[in-house]
Amino acid sequence: MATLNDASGSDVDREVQTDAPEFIDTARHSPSRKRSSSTRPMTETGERLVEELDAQDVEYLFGYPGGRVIEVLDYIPESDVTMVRPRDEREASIMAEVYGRITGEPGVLAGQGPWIGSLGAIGQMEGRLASSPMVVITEASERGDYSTLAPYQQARGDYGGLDLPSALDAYTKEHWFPRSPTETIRSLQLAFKHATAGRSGPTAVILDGDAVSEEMPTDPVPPVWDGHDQVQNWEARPDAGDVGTAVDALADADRPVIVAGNGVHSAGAYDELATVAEATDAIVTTSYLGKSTFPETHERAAGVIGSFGHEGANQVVSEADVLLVVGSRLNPMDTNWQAPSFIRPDEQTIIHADIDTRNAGWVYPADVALIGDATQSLADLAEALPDDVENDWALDRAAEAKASFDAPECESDASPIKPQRAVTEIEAIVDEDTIVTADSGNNRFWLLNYLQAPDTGTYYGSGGVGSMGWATPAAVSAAITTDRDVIGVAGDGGFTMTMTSVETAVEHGVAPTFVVLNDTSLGMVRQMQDDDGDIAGVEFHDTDFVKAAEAFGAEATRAVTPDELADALETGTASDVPFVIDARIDREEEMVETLQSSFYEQVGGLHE
Ligand SMILES: Cc1ncc(C[n+]2csc(CCOP(=O)(O)OP(=O)(O)O)c2C)c(N)n1
Ligand SMILES: [Mg+2]
Repeated sequence: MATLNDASGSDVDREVQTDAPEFIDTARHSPSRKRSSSTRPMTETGERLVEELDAQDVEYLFGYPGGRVIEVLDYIPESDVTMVRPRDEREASIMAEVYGRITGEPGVLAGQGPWIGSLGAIGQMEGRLASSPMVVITEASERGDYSTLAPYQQARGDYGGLDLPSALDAYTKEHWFPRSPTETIRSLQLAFKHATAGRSGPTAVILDGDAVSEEMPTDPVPPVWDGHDQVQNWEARPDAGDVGTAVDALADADRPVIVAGNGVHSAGAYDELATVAEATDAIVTTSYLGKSTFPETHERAAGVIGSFGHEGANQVVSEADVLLVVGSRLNPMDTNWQAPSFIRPDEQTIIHADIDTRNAGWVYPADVALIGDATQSLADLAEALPDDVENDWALDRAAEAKASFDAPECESDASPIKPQRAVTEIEAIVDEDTIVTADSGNNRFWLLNYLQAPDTGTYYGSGGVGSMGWATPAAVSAAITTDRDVIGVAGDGGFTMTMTSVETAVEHGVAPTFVVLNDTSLGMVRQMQDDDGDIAGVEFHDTDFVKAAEAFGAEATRAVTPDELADALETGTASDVPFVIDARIDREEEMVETLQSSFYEQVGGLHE
């Protein structure tokens, strides 16, 4: 076996030591070398692992070669799995996270330990906090009997090395560090199971030593079960008594309001949400991550709650007598930092539906909790609700609240383009078939406020941990893995971080449109200054995104007027290669002053 365990004797390793490029010493495991060896037992666990990916119907593997993961990639070409290899592990991790978020099936991320634990952390963090199922296949770059001597790149956690298990502990729901081939395959199956068990999130398997290089035993005890049998989950369903209590409150409500969160996306409970909204004659608001769990053009929709959400939605929630919160933790950004006049548990009845009993009633004491999958909880409510529930409040009030989706600047013809107007132009080309991905910074708040999501599953944002640089690889992932039209919107700061993923779109023959809302600065931080120059590091050199995009094989243009932007969007969405629009926006338009919720003042101003 060609590990460093027998480095002194084997021809294979002697060849490696002379040939392997210094910067990827892991090339000792390269397929050609392995195949040149007369026996290749070390490949068998890798082969079995890829068979398991096929058995789990994995469509895509997002990753980057390195270390023991090469032993897995060796078998990918013969499998049904398509490899997506962007330009670094951060992009791969975001692409896997977005696949998980959109499909509800684990997005698979694979790569060498030190980089998956660092560059690849961003997608895992977002997945953990935005409940996106992911399976991470990584490795510890172990070096056999040299492992306790602090070898280069090692990440087993021994003295002198990096501690990858501790890093993964911070990002994942669960992770495994198997010690035998049997454990490796069982761990992979369990990683798939636990990624979607209860609240979804990332899980990881760390490949190591003999556990990936030795042959799989044919009849292990304890056994490795059939992948389909092992990877099953059952949906939790709320208690019937609690459903009854919730139904009584909703049936008697004068001003019922639903707050739909990311749990509705996660469960795909869109139809059930709409059914309950009708059956309770309620207004539907969403959290930020819950945007597009309900069409924002719907007569019952009032928009997004929270500090930079819609004033209309916030007011509606404060006016409710009964609140049904579904799949939202109600974090401080959602709750206007608990402004006293916003959600009031002493005066309002709160029904909190969540898959995780720890989340229900966490932030505000609830009157009743429905613990279960959002689909089940909403379906049980719909079934138990009487037919004649109505009030004379919801439809008129929702129509009024929708005014917050608009502002006079949305019509402005000024150049550079008002960010509100830029969003109006983007909205004009977004339909039910489009997926919009939103980055971090001012750009996402402009988009949140003025883009009315026309249908469910049309808007996804970086909002779990909220990393910049998310929207572009997110758009590429959505374009590769769905047949929808995709628009990625980012600030110039966030776009630059991961613009190399535009090239991945070119490589895969997909054509998302990327809009850079360009204010040549870290706008959100720059606008925190009292005077120019107060905060270091907020201004950017004027990057030529057109040239950069063209270098990757995309098409691109700059837009400095609303008309140019409209034309560019039309050209971009019609193009059969990726299209980057460098939209020059008015950097003086103050996001916080324009969009801040009025409830925010009660809690002493800016918290972020
Ligand atoms: C990776 C990362 N680094 C830093 C931050 C902190 N941060 C949040 S918004 C922002 C400014 C974003 O600038 P840009 O992408 O140009 O968007 P704009 O605010 O100008 O629309 C920064 C630095 C972050 N969220 N993510
Ligand atoms: Mg900017």
